[in-house]
Amino acid sequence: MENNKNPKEAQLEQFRVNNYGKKMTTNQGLKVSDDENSLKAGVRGPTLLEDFHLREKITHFDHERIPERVVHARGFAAHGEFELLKSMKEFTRAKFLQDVGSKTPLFIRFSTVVGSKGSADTVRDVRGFAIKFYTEEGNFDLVGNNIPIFFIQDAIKFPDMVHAIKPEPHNEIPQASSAHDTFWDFVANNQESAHMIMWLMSDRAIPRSFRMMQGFGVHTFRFVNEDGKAKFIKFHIKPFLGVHSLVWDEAQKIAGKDPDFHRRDLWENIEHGNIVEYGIGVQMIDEEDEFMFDFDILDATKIWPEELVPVQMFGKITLNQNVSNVFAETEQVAMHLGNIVPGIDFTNDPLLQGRLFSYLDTQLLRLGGPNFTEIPINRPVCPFHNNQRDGFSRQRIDVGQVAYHKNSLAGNTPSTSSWKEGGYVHYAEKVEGRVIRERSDSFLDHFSQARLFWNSMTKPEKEHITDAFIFEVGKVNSADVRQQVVDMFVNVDVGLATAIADAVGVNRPNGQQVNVTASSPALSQSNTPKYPYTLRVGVLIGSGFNGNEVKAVVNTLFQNGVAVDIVGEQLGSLMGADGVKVVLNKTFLTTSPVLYDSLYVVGGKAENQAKFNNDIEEFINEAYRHYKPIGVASTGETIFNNSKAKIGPGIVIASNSGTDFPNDFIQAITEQRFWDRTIY
Ligand code: HDD
Repeated sequence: MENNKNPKEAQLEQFRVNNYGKKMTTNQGLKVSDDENSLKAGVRGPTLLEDFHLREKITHFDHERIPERVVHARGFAAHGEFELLKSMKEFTRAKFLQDVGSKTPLFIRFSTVVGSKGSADTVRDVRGFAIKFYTEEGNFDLVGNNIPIFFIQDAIKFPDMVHAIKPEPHNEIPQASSAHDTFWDFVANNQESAHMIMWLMSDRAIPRSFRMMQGFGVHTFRFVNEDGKAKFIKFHIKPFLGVHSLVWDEAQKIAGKDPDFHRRDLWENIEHGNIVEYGIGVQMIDEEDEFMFDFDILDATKIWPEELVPVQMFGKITLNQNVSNVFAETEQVAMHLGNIVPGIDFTNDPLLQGRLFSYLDTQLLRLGGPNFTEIPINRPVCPFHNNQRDGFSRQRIDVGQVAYHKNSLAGNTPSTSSWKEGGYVHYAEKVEGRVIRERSDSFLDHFSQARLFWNSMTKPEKEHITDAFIFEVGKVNSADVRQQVVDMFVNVDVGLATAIADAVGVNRPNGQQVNVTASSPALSQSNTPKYPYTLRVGVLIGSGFNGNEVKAVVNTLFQNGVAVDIVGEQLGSLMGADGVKVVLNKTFLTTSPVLYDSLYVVGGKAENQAKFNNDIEEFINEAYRHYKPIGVASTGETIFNNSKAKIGPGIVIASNSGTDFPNDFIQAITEQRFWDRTIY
């Protein structure tokens, strides 16, 4: 292993092949003399079966595709590492959680759930947040989401839920969207989904960036320490940049303008060496306290409010390397929450238990047999030995005569390990009960936490949720289903259900909301950290600008880690009034206001002044309606005044701010959205 490479990186390096500058060969290593023409009898004659090169090339091509994931098909991944900042030795014997400063390589795959592989990044959906930790004791996979709960309580309902949310089977419409009849019919008839729907309708489901999402293990797991003492735990991942979202109109437009918006954002930030960081921690509940709460801790539709059970942060996740080949790594990675290490264990959460079956099963199909653990991205960094043999595409060559246990011919090796020797021993939980197909009564309260979530939202967050419901339910053709949804969500909030009813043309609900007045401030995004770092500003510019003014602003943006696009009529360079030159990297045609967190309106001169002014006005109008900060240079004021934007929150005008402008503008960029703005 080279010194500067982590063990996983060193392992992957052995499999990387660079074809640049090499001679072309067949897969058998035979040098190819002509790759343009198939072998024929005469230049215009029939192609010959003898042409092994043609057959090999086309056969390989014919077999290039594998089934996409049945859910989470659209994903994007990166390499990184985990660093332990606080030892968890007291609670778990997991080796990678013992020594402060120890580092563990990891691979993370973000995804949407519903859309197929080629769908857009910014759709309204849950985001998958799956991490493979390559620990010295084997792979530990944390296969979570960016929402802390789930649609259903029991895995047996997963196929139903997915069939309902996927495109409808008779016409395969709509793509990557929950806004259709079958999904809302499922919701209204499976009311355990209520809490999850509140999250799905919230801004959490339209993240600004993978770098600005929380991650959750969702289920209740266990930590088990060296002495075999266990605690219930939930994993939490918190982004260094805070949790930020798009607005719905913007998200839909980005889906057209740049369907790769999230992957591009992650890719570019890693390529530029920007910090992509998250903290990781756990909530812990003592075994004795299992029944202390007014929710069941085994129910995956419930959170443990952070105010009741604080998150104890123990480490840092840094993403620092893009994949070399998306198919080899991102597509072939096989995440499975059954990949576990000593010191971490499962619970009787019935959703979790069903998942333990599903992942391996689906991977056998998707990756073509049981040897996918040998694919480089899936290999553990520690050695692995057992008596499993053969199967399609077996890579390793297990030598020797013996492939069974117990044996004497190989000294009874490979041998098992006790708990003390690092063997995985399942937690010896005492269980008793009758064989039964039934839901526990403690799982039946579907609305209290849905209302807790609602209570925890700020006014703009509530408005966004209401609008999202109105959008989604408004797309449901069946008036009966629309009515059922309204009648269901009155349990969460009468005002919400009434607003939906009015907007989607059904009767106002009769029922009452559940009597929950508590809120959990940790659930609102308004309390999240805010930084200008890596946000993107579009500088809208023509010639004749004030060079010193623009230079000072752009320098301040750079100093604060803000990314800048210089946007104008055409690519090339432009000259300011004082001879300062700028190079444009985007035009009004090749980019869009929805792709920026903020605009800096410089204005200036252009060949077609009317069109130029109009293009900028359109950018301003759109950014303004999306509540974004806008900075206006001295040369941009006329255009700004002609736009529909109004001076007010988040509008920073150079002639008002004077020399403070760069810093005032940075402050506005940091704030990101100005919800108290009046929209025309
Ligand atoms: Fe799942 C993929 C997360 C419930 C069955 N799931 C998958 C991925 C994530 C999750 C992030 C993509 C992994 C990757 O990037 O490769 N799934 C969750 C969470 C759940 C959940 C957080 C609830 C807490 N899933 C769930 C249930 C079942 C499945 C209840 C089945 C009973 N999930 C699958 C699957 C997938 C999958 C069919 C599709 C592709 C794959 O596994 O490898 O097995």
